[in-house]
Amino acid sequence: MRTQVGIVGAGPAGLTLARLLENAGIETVVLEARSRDYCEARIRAGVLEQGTVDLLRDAGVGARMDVEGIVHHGISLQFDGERHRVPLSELTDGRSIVIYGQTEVVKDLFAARLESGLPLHFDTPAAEIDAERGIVRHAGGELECDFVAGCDGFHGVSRASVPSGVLREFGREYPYGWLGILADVAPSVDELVYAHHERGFALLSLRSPTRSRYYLQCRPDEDLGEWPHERIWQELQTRAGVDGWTLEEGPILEEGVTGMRSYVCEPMRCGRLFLAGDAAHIVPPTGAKGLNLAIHDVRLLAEALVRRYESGDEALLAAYSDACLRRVWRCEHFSWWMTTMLHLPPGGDPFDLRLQRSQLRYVTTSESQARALAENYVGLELV
Ligand code: RFL
Ligand code: PHB
Repeated sequence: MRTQVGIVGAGPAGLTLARLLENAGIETVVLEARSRDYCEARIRAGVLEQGTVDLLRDAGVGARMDVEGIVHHGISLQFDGERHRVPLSELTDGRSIVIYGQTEVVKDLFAARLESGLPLHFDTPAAEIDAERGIVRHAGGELECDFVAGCDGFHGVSRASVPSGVLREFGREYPYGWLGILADVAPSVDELVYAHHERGFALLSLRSPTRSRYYLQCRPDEDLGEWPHERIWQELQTRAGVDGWTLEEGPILEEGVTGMRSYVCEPMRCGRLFLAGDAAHIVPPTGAKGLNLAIHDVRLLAEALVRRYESGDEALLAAYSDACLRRVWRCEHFSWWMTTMLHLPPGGDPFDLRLQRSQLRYVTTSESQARALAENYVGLELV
């Protein structure tokens, strides 16, 4: 098999790239390790920056998002039992975020790809990539490409196929995890609430007018068996509780634990292989940046590939890694900052707790601090 751009991984990065290249008349083949059902059942991110929303809409895959996505103009930070609203739109010239699950984004992109009749091979894991020659090896044979987009997430083979010594890696693991639930109950809040609490962080989010998505800080290796549903609700009530407000409980449809890390590799390219999304960088979820960064990477990669096929000019491809990394590092910092400000440090160190509360108070009382948070959260083009 031969194609212009081989895309490894059908997550948001790979599928969006495939769509952007399709719209520009560039030939692609997408290889995905898992089944369609598996990918469509995976619950991940929920917050889309306006830039992400605009890109999906412009790419012709935003119709359902425009109907079902819920626009939010603020979030709240909670500490010492009080909620403080950060008016995102007021602080960023009207920018907002949209609540629309990553699962839905992926479903929309699958549907568009299949409707176009273009190659998308499920249950086809790439085994190895020859970055110099542009060859993707898989159980069914070889895919020869002008360029390969490594969009196979943090545990994929793309980054692992880069010869040692080429990439420089940076990272941090956090002693925290998130226990996340999806519940069949109307959200008890109109906007997201990030709650600092001496028993640990909690996040109140949502997926739709009838589906709530809630998270509790836990150990990265937390055993879900120790969390009967009653305990999960009790802990959410305690950590997210404020006077005069109650959290509506309901059937839990899905639950899971995820660890947290920060990671970046530089450069995001080796020969004909270009890394994008989680394959190149990971952020802890507290800043809601992972999906948005993945989309930003492939926007730049698509522009660079279009330029290359239109005029033979490889300048944008040469600049791809540096251009991505500027935004990646801004998001790495923001995500690290939100994470360390909101999570209970190991042992609940009282010094750290007081620093966190002081920082939260500052962020919610000083307009310049609140604006800095808002600009980062909505994904203003800062860098
Ligand atoms: P993905 O989504 O991991 O997709 C990679 C795809 O590659 C496939 N694959 C392979 N395919 C072929 N051959 C191989 N050898 C392969 N190995 C793997 C995989 O099956 C998969 O289909 O990466 P991508 O596209 O870069 O997208 C990144 C995002 O998924 C990720 O950053 C976000 O989910 C992170 N994230 C959030 N991001 C946000 O922007 N806002 C949020 O609110 C947000 N919340 C979250 C999150 C991630 C979370 N978890 C589960 C880590 C909340 C959570 C709990
Ligand atoms: C989510 O709804 O899954 C979500 C929202 C905000 C975050 C992380 C996850 O920071």
